[in-house]
Amino acid sequence: MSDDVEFERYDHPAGGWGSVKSLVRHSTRQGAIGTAPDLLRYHNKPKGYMCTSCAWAKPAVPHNAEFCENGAKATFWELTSNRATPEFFAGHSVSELLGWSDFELENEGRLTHPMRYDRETDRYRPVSWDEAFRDIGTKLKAFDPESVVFYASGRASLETSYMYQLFARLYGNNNLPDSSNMCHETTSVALPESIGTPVGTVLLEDFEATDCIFAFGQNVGTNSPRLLHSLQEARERGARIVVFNPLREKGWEEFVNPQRPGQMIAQDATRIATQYYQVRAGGDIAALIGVAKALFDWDGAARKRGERSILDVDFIGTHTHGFETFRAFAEETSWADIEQESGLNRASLEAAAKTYSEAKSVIAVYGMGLTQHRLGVHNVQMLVNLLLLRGNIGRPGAGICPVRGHSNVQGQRTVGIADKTELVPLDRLAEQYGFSPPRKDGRATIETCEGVLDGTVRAFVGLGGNFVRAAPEHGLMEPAWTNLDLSVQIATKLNRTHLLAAKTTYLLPCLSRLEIDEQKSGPQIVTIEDSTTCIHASRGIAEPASEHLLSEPKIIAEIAKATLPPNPKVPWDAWVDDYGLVRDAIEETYPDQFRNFNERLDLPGGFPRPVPARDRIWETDTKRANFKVPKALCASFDDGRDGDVLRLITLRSNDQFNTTIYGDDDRFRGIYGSRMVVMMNKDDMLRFGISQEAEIALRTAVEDGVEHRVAGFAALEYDIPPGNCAAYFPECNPLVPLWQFAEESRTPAVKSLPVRIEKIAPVAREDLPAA
Ligand SMILES: Nc1nc2c(c(=O)[nH]1)N[C@H]1C(S)=C(S)[C@@H](COP(=O)(O)OP(=O)(O)OC[C@H]3O[C@@H](n4cnc5c(=O)[nH]c(N)nc54)[C@H](O)[C@@H]3O)O[C@H]1N2
Ligand SMILES: Nc1nc2c(c(=O)[nH]1)N[C@H]1C(S)=C(S)[C@@H](COP(=O)(O)OP(=O)(O)OC[C@H]3O[C@@H](n4cnc5c(=O)[nH]c(N)nc54)[C@H](O)[C@@H]3O)O[C@H]1N2
Ligand SMILES: [Mo]
Repeated sequence: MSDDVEFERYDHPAGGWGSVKSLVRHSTRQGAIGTAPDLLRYHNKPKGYMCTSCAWAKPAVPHNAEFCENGAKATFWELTSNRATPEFFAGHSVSELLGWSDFELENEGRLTHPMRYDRETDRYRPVSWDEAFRDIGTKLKAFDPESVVFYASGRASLETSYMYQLFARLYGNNNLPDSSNMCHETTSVALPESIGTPVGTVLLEDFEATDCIFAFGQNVGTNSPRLLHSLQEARERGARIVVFNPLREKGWEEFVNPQRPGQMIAQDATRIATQYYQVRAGGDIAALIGVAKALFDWDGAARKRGERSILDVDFIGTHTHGFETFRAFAEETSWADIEQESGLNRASLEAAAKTYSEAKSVIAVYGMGLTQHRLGVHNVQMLVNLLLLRGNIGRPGAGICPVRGHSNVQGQRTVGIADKTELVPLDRLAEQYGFSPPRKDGRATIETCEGVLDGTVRAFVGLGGNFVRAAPEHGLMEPAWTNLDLSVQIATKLNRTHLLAAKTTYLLPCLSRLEIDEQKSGPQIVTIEDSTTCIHASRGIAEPASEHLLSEPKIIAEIAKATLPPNPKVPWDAWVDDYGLVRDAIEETYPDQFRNFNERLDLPGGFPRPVPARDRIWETDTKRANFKVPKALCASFDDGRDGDVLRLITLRSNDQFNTTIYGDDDRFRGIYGSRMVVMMNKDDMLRFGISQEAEIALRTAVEDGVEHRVAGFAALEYDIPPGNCAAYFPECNPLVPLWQFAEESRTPAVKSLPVRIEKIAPVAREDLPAA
């Protein structure tokens, strides 16, 4: 391992020729050249398909090529000519495949046939769809509904998701965990308390009107690259961009737009961040309190001089609640504590506050760097507090902008994939379908893991995803998984979760939404919701990877029919024949959100769902926007008292989509050839006596009776604040204790895991970094 890694400074901007080269490499490797580049013309375009990578907004007037390097990679990956056929499975036992890497498994290509695990031969063998559905239905009927869970990764369409949640509820539970539980659940808890809506308030057009963007804990160049277009345009108008991130992420530093030939030839990158603060992992509450404290100081001074307040006093008076309590908290917090917890000095935070106070309209962008912490909910609420101080919510050019993950993760929640019953219009579903929906809250991701570990979960149905690999407590989860009675995996590609065989295990291959989905009424359209609540139609345009694939709606309908007693009010077959009828049903359940759904499918830029906070209507307990006071300054489980403990950030490389690994490079971070690296601060390396590329292991600094350790990593000197280190997800998931989640949202706290470093290979003194 350590021999393979190469580290070199990446001195180029995000985008640019590097992206183009990377693309060509990926399309040829996947054998997709010929088809894919041609198809990319339809990428994120009206009458085309919606990208399967990130959830970023799609503009009404698309760019010539409305795709990014990573969206194109995702497309090539899906349209690969590689196939994981029955012959492939005949040639490899499941035990053997368990030794393969995430990359190697998915690289076998698209699944082609429904398969069932055969214990005797330790192999997956083909099974007919009829037999699979019959057996799954018979088995599901026999379980206590409480013991079955229905997981959804965030890719499936609104139509599929609606059918899926209805199936779970007709079956008898609200056990609908989803990837959101590991992701922006924190947002879904924080924002309703603060501003009365679970989603962001910003539309793409707000980026055209803003003069300042504050960005926290999000890696734009890799995870939502098309947002760079808006950032570039904002910068060219003179907008200021203030970034808080422990790592200096390339995308926030500079960007060359591959769509601008002039810029490509001259390589004159647009500088993105105008101010960059390398906050400690888990230090954002402190940083934001510092910014607010500076504003309060200046405001007090201005008022004393008889000048206008720098805060939006009218907005605060008319629209908010809890302002005085928040101000008192910020004023009482000492600069010493703020500096200590944030790792930033007062002058830096004042400089950020200055920029904030001078801006007319501020957008706050954030990602996993805020949500995946013990006090993630407080992180998000502090960011909202900052916006409220100058009325930066509910007007053009301003607002809160969580950058969502999977391409339809937000939409799945909109149409009922939720374990919390308060989020679902159960009475309406009851009336529409003539049944009594279960009223007890179901299992989310953490409770699903608990249930797998304690044996109360007996069966798992997965609509996409790689649950065991993505979830916490990997070391215990893998063996426990094999005690399940039933595992049904609806998927496009083979992954590790599929190889953890339950007593009965099915692998059901489905169409990707890039593919033509031909049903009785003709080729079908599906819909998705982007990060800015806009709904888009998506039309498959590629030939299916195999003639044996079924669509996700069809698979769900057939499992439902095989499991549930017939109900004339639930027309499964008619829905499969024509997805437009599913959209009618969605509209009936959610009339305010999906008015004239079928008529509005092709609105350029999608149609936005109504978000009351956009109009300054606050659906909170106080009917106002609430200033919240944080529980503590430190968002991490690590209290910072033990100097040997580092805060480990687990994150994504530029060559992956979650557990889908496209390759071993992380170009923007200058890391090549291996994912088994730990990015470390030079002083920490020196302090621990660890040389560049020395072999190390990581152990979580908790005593809970579980072994949380991963080995085989190389140490890499990196520009990261002391006391912090970073490594890739999912390789680090054995380190995540199940109980280390965000307090209110139960999102695994994977952005500041307290870890200790173990030296494995002997260290040559002369290889230590220079002091
Ligand atoms: N190409 C590609 N696109 C993707 C994905 C992918 O894997 N690949 N995944 C999709 C999904 S599901 C999601 S959720 C999103 C994830 O997109 P991001 O939200 O960007 O998630 P991460 O890659 O985990 O990176 C988190 C960022 O937060 C920073 N950070 C870590 N801890 C802290 C902290 O305490 N404070 C601050 N201020 N910053 C911190 C890290 O340095 C890193 O830049 O992307 C989506 N898009
Ligand atoms: N340590 C750590 N853990 C994390 C995170 C982290 O930052 N650090 N991030 C968390 C986050 S934000 C998320 S969202 C989760 C992600 O968790 P998941 O959503 O469960 O994982 P993915 O890797 O996105 O799932 C990939 C698999 O989905 C299947 N798939 C792909 N496309 C389709 C499709 O169209 N239909 C169907 N049916 N299947 C499809 C393929 O078989 C593929 O192997 O991981 C979380 N885990
Ligand atoms: Mo995510």
